[in-house]
Amino acid sequence: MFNKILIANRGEIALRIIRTCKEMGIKTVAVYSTADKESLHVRFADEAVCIGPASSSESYLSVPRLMAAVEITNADAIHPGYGFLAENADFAEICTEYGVKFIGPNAEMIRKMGDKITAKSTMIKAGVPVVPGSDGLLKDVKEGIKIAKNIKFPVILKATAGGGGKGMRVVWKEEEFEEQWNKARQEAKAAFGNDGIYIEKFIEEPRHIEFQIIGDQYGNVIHLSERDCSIQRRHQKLVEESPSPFMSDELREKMGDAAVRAGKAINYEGVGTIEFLVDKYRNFYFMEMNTRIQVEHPVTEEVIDHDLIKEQIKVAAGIPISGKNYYPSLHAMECRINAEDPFNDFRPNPGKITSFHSPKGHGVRVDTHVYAGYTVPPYYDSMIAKLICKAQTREECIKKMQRALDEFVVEGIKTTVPFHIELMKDENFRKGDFNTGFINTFKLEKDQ
Ligand code: MV4
Repeated sequence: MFNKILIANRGEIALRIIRTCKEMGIKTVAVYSTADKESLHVRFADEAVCIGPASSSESYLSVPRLMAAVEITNADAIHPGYGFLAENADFAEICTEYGVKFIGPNAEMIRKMGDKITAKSTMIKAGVPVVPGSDGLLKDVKEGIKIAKNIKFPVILKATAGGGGKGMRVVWKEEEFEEQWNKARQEAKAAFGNDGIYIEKFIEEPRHIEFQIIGDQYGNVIHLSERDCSIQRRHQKLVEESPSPFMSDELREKMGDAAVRAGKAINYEGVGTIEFLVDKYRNFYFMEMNTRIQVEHPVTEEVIDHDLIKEQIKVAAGIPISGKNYYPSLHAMECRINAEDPFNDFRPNPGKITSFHSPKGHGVRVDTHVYAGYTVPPYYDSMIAKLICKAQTREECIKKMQRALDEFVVEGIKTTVPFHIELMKDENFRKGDFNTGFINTFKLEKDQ
């Protein structure tokens, strides 16, 4: 087992990782920017190293500064958390060359899944269903239109270097194709320095259902069931839950099998997520793979009653996993609490938290790094807490979430708590009748 882990991250996830390390008897090193001096991850870690100024590129994203922190603290592993360098293949490679274990998959796996066309062709070979479309990169407009007519409009143009919704264009008819093609290429070039585009049939009103998987160093891969992440706004998830209200035992077997095949196809090591689009007929298609621990991992932890960070550290240390999949025995839901104004287009609202009371009680979990007196810096992600509730049924879980949201007090800054309170009352949400387009039709009124 590792002796000392350096956590190359900040906020709630850094704290989350420190907690598990403590329980496992592993020493921890926090790194922080000058903007995070008063952060809890700095206080709770055994050691803390300031790695630079507020700007991420000069601190949490600076590989030389992180490696210097490894050097002076003698850490033998790095946990990247999510975001920042978590899916940076070059960083994983540098860690390996330096002799420090990157807690996650190797550079080759990260690269394969980071390039969306390579990921898709890998999945086709593994027998995982994918959305019909081009075999690889589109050569030109002519080829694009030909394929679009073949698979029928509407189609979607995606950047091979993209992901998470960046550089996507929907084309509804032939006359719009060239314009959208040019826009997609320009956007992709500007955002990723790579204008490679591929085409797919556009799946209308899909659900986003993802499977948690874990693989060890001996070729074993299992799944830990699904999370429904369809409640999103501009590709930012707001609520996640497990099991999906849309799931049946039969579909879970099929999708779970596909997720395990996906992991085995690349000999996956670590925790990962296979994202699927699911249409209203319950057809499912591989969308992307995330090669990191995700924000919403607690939802899975609560329904299968396992610490995913602990499992992640164990497989990184070479401990094998058992051969069986895990199934939800409860219902869990997570609301992301962001320092944003939900009545003002979710505008970021950093600043000083003057009072803070987090909900408690049976089946209520709050993962957060903030406290009364803490100032939310404007430089990073606006998420300040995750409120996770679990109960026997979805209905009970929603009631618990409503009770917990009512108990949540955050003063000094605006948060997304009022949004979640309204969402929990929505009839369609309560029925489990929603897809990725839900938030566009959901109206938040100020005086209700
Ligand atoms: C799609 C799609 C419909 N059809 N692909 C958005 C994020 C990126 N990972 C892929 N995305 C989509 N790909 C086809 N062929 C619709 C989306 C999509 C979406 C997916 C999941 C969650 C929210 C979404 C919001 C808009 C579009």
